[in-house]
Amino acid sequence: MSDVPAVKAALKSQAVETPSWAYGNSGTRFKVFAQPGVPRSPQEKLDDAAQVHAFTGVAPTVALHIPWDRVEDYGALAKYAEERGLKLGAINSNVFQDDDYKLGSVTHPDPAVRRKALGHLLECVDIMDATGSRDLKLWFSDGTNYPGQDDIAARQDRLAEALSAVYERLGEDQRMLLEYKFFEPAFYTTDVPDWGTAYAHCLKLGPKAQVCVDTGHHAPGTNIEFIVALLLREKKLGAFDFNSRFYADDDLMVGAADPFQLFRIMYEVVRGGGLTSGVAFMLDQCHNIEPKIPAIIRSVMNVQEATAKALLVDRDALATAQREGDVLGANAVLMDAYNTDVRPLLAEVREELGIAPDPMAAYRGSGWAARIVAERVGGEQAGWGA
Ligand code: PSV
Ligand code: MN
Repeated sequence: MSDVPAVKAALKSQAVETPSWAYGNSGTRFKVFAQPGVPRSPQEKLDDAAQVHAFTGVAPTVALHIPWDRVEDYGALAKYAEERGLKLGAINSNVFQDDDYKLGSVTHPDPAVRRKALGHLLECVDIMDATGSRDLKLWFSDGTNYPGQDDIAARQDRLAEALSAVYERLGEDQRMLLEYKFFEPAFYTTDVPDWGTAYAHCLKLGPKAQVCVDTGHHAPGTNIEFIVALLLREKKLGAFDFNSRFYADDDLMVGAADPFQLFRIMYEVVRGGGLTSGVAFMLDQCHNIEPKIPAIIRSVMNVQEATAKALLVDRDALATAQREGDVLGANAVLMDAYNTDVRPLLAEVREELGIAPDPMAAYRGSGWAARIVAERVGGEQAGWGA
């Protein structure tokens, strides 16, 4: 697409969902460095998310993680979000931080533990009913550490049973997103290690079950854009958890480690109709050493820049070069788009949306960072509890 008004319209309608946990304290297993001004409640996380939306114009929803964002009244939390121009997004389940889950959650050998885990997943659907969220995101840390520890195939049966119970509970307009990750915390087998396993379960379940691609959850060298192209073709790409990695599941800012990979992924999204087919563009990141709100603003901008470049690919020229077997010509078409400086275009898009052209500078000048440091004194800062 090189029709500039159409490119701009597509950029204005793309929404990036920010994760509540990225606003809280986080770290590695070695140390969590607390930062001043960090939210102490889900409401304060929403206050920060509203700043990200105000300065980017394209981050109108916030994903919750349960129990990290547990509140008494989820309807009231949704109203709190709405009053700040936001909506609550995906509900992320958490069946990985309870002692009972040492040997697994929905795939645990003990049926009592499996029942407890399923109860949590169903509770998450109740929360979706109250918040009006469309998506339930499922990530399981389940797996084994040693050969022989458990029956690999039986664990798949238990997984299928739980997924199907959750699927049956979903409302008409609700979806479940099954996320995969090749290792960690399990080191020998993981029960949902790759897109193929997630796809196989989602295919059996039906159209409301789709795959979530967390960009940090692949072995080094994996061609993620191929997975994206294939899942889109099969109508099974439900969402992204965007982040970037140098080594393993680093959860760094999306587009920071490898902006070219992000462009290649976004090109396949554009090519496969994923910008308009309901794919959720979520961030799943942790800002351990950098200030959180500007890091999230920067991440949203990185997604926008990759999307803009993908939209600028001259699809006709590419198709011609591909048809003619012009290997270098086809590659040049992609590289021309990738090497375009799209920052002036995005500045125009923002001005047309009525916001400042440079979100980072506008946030810096807003005084919000100093205000939260001064006001958020006392209480317990939010953190991901690891
Ligand atoms: C697991 O590594 C994961 O990517 C899942 O999406 C979790 O919900 C999230 O990280 C927690 O940060
Ligand atoms: Mn994730």
